[in-house]
Formats: sequence, C-alpha cells, structure tokens
Amino acid sequence: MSQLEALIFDVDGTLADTERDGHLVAFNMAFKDAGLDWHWSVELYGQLLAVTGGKERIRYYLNDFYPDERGQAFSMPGSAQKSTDFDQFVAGLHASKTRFYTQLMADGAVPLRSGVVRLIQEARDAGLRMAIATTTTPANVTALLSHTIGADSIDWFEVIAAGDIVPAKKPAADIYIYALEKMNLKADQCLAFEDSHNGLLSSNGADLKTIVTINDYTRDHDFSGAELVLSDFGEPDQPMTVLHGNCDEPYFNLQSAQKILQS
Ligand code: XBP
Ligand code: MG
Repeated sequence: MSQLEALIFDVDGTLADTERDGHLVAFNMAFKDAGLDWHWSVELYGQLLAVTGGKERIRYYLNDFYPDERGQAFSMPGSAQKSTDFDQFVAGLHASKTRFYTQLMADGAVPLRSGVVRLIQEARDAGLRMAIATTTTPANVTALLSHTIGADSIDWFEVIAAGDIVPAKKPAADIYIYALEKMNLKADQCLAFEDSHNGLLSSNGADLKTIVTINDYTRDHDFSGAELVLSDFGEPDQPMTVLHGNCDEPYFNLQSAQKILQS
C-alpha cells in the first residue's frame, strides 16, 4: 500500500472563489478598457465556465454570441489600432485581463477558502510535497498565493503546472500527468483537490483519487468520480459538511487524507 507523498491542488474555485470575485471582474474590466460593450453577468459566466482557460473562453463567447463579427477588424486593447488577427486580439485582451486580475489579488479582493491555509500548513509541517495543477495563467497563481498566504508561499509548491504549459487544458488529464511526471511520483502516492466536473475529469483521467470542495458555481456538477465531496475543508470551529463519501473528522486534515488514499 502506497504512502501519501504529495497533495496536488487546483486553484480556481478550490483554494479561493476566484471565478466570481476575481476572473469575472477582471474580464469585464478588460472588456471595458478595450472599449468593448460586452459585459458578462454572474449567471452567464457560470455557463461560460464550461470552457476552461481564459483565452478559450473569450473565443467561445465570440463564436457563440457574435458569430458574424469573427472576421472583422477589432480595436486592439490599449491602442487605437485595429487588427483582423483574431488570435492576436484575443491574446491582447487576455493579457489585459491578467493585469486587472493580478491587481485585484494585490488589492486583497479574494480570500482563501475555509481550511485551505490550515491544510497547506499541516502538509508543510508533515514534510508532504505539494503541487499546483490549474488551467489559469501562472502569474495569477503567484498573485493569489503571495497576497494571501505570503510572498514566499509559491515556493512551498514544488511544481506549478499552470496555463499553457500543456496544450490540452482540463478536462484533459495532461496538466495532472505533467505535475506527476515533474515530481516523479505515481498517482497512488498523491491526492488531488478540485472543485468542478471538468477538474475532476482531469484528475481522474490521471488516475488520481480526488477530494472535491464545491462552490456556488459547481454545487450541481456531477462528482461521481470523487472519493469525497465536501462543502469546504472546514476548521475546528467551523465544521465542514460531507456531501458524499465518508469522513469522520469535523474538518479535512492529513489523517482524513491518509484514510482516503488507503481506502
Ligand atoms: C480555471 C479556469 C481558468 C480561469 C481563467 O479552471 O477555467 O480559465 O477561469 O484563467 P480550473 P485564465 O480551476 O479547472 O483550473 O484567464 O488565466 O486562463
Ligand atoms: Mg477549479
């Protein structure tokens, strides 16, 4: 039976509610700044989340909502210049969104979810290895962690598998496979932490046992491949709710993690 060696964390929706309070806000700021009259509501964004990756999401939105404008000239973000290079336009708009997002993180717009710092600290104290496996841009991960846990906390994670580092984003398993390969670990030595159906498909696709913490965007997703589905990781004075699976402890800790790996 394998020992637990590492925890691999998704970021958006798992470590923090970054989608609604960070990414969505930053997308809308970037649209406005580029002089576009697009505005994504909280509800519409819930639908757009089916497409992972910010650039991919913008492309999907344009194809779906403005199919006739795809071939037209767009004003390039930050300049009066117009371009018909669609990929360049999307890349520029997305870079602007990343700047707004990292500034929001610097302003402290999004706290970490209940139990996240405790669990990460417990893992560190126990000498467990940790990695990140996310669809978002690397700069966004650094901004979130450094402005919540602290400046050097990004170094606590030995692999930051993020963004375009693999060509196929979640629900493809590539990002988790990449993290496992970089750490030279097998799936049965690790646990993954996710918040969404696409994320779970990705971690399960890499054969990782996965614990899901739900949020408002994902509570109705299909989590049938998860070992445990929780409201959050919880704290001693703020117990979690177990929605699926077995966990005796009132909050998710390393003891719970060991049990899950060996179940
Ligand atoms: C997260 C995402 C990301 C962010 C946007 O998915 O879908 O695309 O919404 O990030 P997951 P970028 O939590 O499953 O990794 O704009 O930087 O791509
Ligand atoms: Mg997520």
